[in-house]
Amino acid sequence: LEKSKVISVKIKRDLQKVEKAIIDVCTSGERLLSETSLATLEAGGKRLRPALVLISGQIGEYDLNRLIPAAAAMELIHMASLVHDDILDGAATRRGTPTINNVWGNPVAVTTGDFLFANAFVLLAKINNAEVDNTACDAALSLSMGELYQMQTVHNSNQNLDDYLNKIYHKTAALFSASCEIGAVLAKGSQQEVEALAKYGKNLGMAFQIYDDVLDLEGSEKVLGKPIGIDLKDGTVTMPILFALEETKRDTRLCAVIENISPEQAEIEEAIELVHNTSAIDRTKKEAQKYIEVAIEEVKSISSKKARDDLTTIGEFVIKRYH
Ligand code: GRG
Repeated sequence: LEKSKVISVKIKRDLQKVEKAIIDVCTSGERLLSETSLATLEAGGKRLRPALVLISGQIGEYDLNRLIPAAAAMELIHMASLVHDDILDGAATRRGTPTINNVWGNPVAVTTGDFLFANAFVLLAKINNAEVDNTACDAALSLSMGELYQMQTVHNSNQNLDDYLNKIYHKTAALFSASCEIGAVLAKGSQQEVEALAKYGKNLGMAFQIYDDVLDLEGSEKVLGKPIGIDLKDGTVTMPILFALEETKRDTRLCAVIENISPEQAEIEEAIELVHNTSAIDRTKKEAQKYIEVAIEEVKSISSKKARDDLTTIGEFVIKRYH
């Protein structure tokens, strides 16, 4: 995002300050943890969550002294969850770069995730705002629930749309929602504005994850930084897969891949093709679009034009991105 045209020059400049705050807090500890957390940071990432904190912070008083640690904390919680997720999945690469567990091994990766997570709360404590703390804590709890729901539903081809929506709310939308809500609280928005921003973030996050699940089936490895079809390989049932199961009346090959603990590459490719031969991808993109429309509707009540425009642009970006 720092290099894209999606966000304003001002937010890009402030995102650099957020980056510095993350670097400062991560390099304040042991050398090994500085090295692994910097490696996580330097591997890339869109910095969407901190951008959402800053953009939402424009709805009222734009108080950088508190927005910067809050935005840094949201990215640190996100980074910690990715480092832990890569351990759980045994992932070798993320963002096109070897994962911490791949380079340093699981014990160091677990500790790196803990360190990043703890540093998020070091920064939040400096803000000294109970509403911000509550929102961040709830989002962190949601992340662990999201991971648990994912774990409990893998390799199960008998899930419904509600199971999926509940899972993605916890693993993705809750942190998006919290990022927007925290920005709005720090800007001293009205109760109604804070609620609108939280709803915007939730709907944006739902659309983001739904679209992410489409990219797993139609993106390219070069752009995504990881192979495609990972969800099918891992037995993670996503919206396009659910639609394809419905349209093909539970095609036996598709069910077999989902239920197989280690499917062959050829079986995964066949399953991807099967999904592409249905209208599942198009239907899923339409669902993502609906969430974006709800999100954009929410921000119409925000009085700051700058904030409204930036939030709308981010909404449009989420369903047009390539990674
Ligand atoms: C709270 C430390 C902690 C752990 C909780 C492991 C875990 C338990 C939660 C992980 C849940 C999870 C895998 C969420 C995925 C969310 C998601 C959409 C990731 C991709 O986000 P992007 O595309 O990533 O914004 P970049 O690389 O751009 O930062």
